[in-house]
Amino acid sequence: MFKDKKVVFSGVQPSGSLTIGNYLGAIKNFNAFSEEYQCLYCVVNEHAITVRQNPADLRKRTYETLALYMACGLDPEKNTLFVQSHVAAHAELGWILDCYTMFGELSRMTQFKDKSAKNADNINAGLFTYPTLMAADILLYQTELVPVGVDQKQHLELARDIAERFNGIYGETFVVPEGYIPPVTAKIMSLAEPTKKMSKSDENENAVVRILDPRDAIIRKFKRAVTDSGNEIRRGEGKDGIENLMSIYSAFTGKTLDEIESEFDGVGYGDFKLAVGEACADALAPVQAEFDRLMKDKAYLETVMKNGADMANYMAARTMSKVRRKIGFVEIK
Ligand code: AQP
Repeated sequence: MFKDKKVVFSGVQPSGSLTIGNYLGAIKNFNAFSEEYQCLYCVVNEHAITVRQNPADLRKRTYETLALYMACGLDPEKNTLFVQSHVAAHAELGWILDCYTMFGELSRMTQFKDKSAKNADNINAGLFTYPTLMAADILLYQTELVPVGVDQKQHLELARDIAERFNGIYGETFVVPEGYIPPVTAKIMSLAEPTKKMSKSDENENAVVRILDPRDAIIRKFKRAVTDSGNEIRRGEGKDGIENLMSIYSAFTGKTLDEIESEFDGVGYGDFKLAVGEACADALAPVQAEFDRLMKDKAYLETVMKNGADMANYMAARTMSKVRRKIGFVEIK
């Protein structure tokens, strides 16, 4: 069914209840590729354990993340939806690529520095080598395009460097992937600190709007969003909070930032925040309804996981065989 199509790969960690940052920066854009590309979308649970997880929660969120992919419109007949730990080749290639990645390169990764600061009591080796596992996720499927939020750009560039290095030593082995970063919603900011990225693991619930938040919570969080002391709905210096709300409103309504500035000319912050909250809640309502329906059918979710794992394992095996041969590992039949 997928013959000769170029490959798209992306993943989301089941490390918390997903935010509108994950939705607008990543998942919502995945749909656009389903017809033209062979798409693989993964629940990256191996990445999630770089930060300590409660096992029962991790298990539950793995189902939820898969269900959210589908609730956001990804049809498992047209996309390979799967769970990272069901394809052992991710960890195997991750280890191999560790041996082609420099300590200095990993030390420069800003996510490692941020997450080490946040998890000072658990700066484990996996947190450090996270980007090589991510490179393995991508390179395993000979991926051409990786739709991600801008926070993943540095990791993606490292994946390209690793692929080029490996190809340079052993000859053409991996496709060197390109990123697809959405124009307006590449970085949705925290509602409490609009110079900081909105993150699903943020401890301040008012900073984060989750895809599954009830309508009244969504509207309340937007009402409380930190803005500036001015009164104009426009972009500009010191207007990070308002710009963030404008990007969110733009993404949920399809209006451009110029149109939004005209629409809210002379309107106060309170009314604007209400409009953003309502637009967000309206857009998420059908996603939430479909999510609830899917979560009632665990057996179906497990069938999707199994079919996705079969396809991903099949594709991964081809790359792994090539990699093992090139580096001098003996393969037995
Ligand atoms: N705030 C954001 N704006 C735009 N895109 C975002 N993404 C994450 N946050 C934003 C994109 O969502 C995809 C999945 O992210 P992830 O789960 O792999 O990990 P992350 O980037 O570390 O996301 P979080 O929400 O910040 O998770 P935690 O708190 O667990 O670290 C990626 O494409 C990412 O760019």
